[in-house]
Parts: sequence; structure tokens; C-alpha cells
Amino acid sequence: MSHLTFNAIFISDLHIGSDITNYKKLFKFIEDIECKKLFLVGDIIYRNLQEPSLELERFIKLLESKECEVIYIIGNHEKSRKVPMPKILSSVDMHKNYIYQAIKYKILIEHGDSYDTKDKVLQSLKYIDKRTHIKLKNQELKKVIKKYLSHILKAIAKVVLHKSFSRYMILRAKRNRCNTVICGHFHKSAKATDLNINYLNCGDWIGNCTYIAEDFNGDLELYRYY
Ligand SMILES: [Mn+2]
Repeated sequence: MSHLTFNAIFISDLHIGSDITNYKKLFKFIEDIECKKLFLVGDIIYRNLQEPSLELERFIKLLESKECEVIYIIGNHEKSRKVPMPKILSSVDMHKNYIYQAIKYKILIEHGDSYDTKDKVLQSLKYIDKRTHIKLKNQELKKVIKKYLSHILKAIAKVVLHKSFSRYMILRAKRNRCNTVICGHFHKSAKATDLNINYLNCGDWIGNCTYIAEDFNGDLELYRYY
């Protein structure tokens, strides 16, 4: 029996087809796991992925070798493709979102792109920029300061936005009469409770290599794969 045996496993943001995915860890992880249900929580394939793709073929083969039900939820990378969907996925059922009655929780599973992060980041950066006046004669120095300031502001915006993103997802769970929401999209794994709703974010398989799992007691936990 695998040491990674669970009732259900949730992963998102694999971006298969991009050159930044950690394929080595991802494939090893899929080999290692045993579960009844595997939820693919969106952005599984990279927007520009074209066939034939060895990585996608390998991934699908690995999934087929598992005795688990695979539930595929689409993300913005599945939605905004300029090239056709890979044929290898043509028989896969895709869901916009999914409500999973788990052992202990009623879970809304959605990628999270209905909250448009990029627009919100740009909006808040423009807002901050408008209110940042630097009175300096030295143009070079002004440039350097502006550059660093913008890095700091982006980092702050990310933290603030993640808070509003998680709140947005929590409200979506509430609206759907769920007590838990599992999503991705933000590439930042998280586990929190707010307004009596559990918020869990899968993270990604680029820098984080994280996943969420439901054990046989029905408890949900966030893990990093080493
Ligand atoms: Mn996304």
C-alpha cells in the first residue's frame, strides 16, 4: 500500500505543456498516490499546449494506470485556448465547477478564475501609483526608487489580493450552500477558515508542488510533496 493513500486528492495549476512545470515531481507524485477520487482543479494544461505532447501523454497514461475516478474542473487555461483542445482529452468530462459531498464536508470545487486577479492587481497598482509622488531631481535615482517601490507594492498587493480572493471564494461556497471551498488559480497554497467556511487552495506544481487530501476520517489537509 502506498504511504500516500487517501479518500480524495485535489491538485491544480499543473500547466502541463509549459517549461516551468516540475514534471519530475509531478509524475513521481501521481505514481505514489492511491485514492478513490482525484480532483484536477483547473489549469491542468497550459494554454498554448499543442499535440503531440509527451508530458501530457505520460500524465494521462499514469492516470489511467490508477484505479481512481478522475474529476476534471476547468480553469482559465482550458477556457482561453487559441489552439484546439488536445484529442487525448476528448473523452474526459470537464466541469465548470463541482459540488462534492465529502465524508465531513460539503465542498465547492472551482478553479477560481471568476475572480479576475490580473485586473484587480493592475487596478490596485495604478491606484497606488497615482498616489505615489516622488519629488526628486535626479532622474536615475527616481527610476531606481520607483522600481523597488513597485516590487514592494506588488508583494503587498499579492497578500491583500489573496485575502480578498479567499473571501470571494468563501462567499461563493456560502451561496452554493457548501461549508468548504477548494480552489487553485492563485498559485499560493492555503488552508484557513473564515465566516465558518473552510478555504483551501491547492497551490501549484511549478514552485510549490502541493496538494490537498481528504483522509478516511474525512479530515482535509494541505501537503507539500518532497
Ligand atoms: Mn488559473
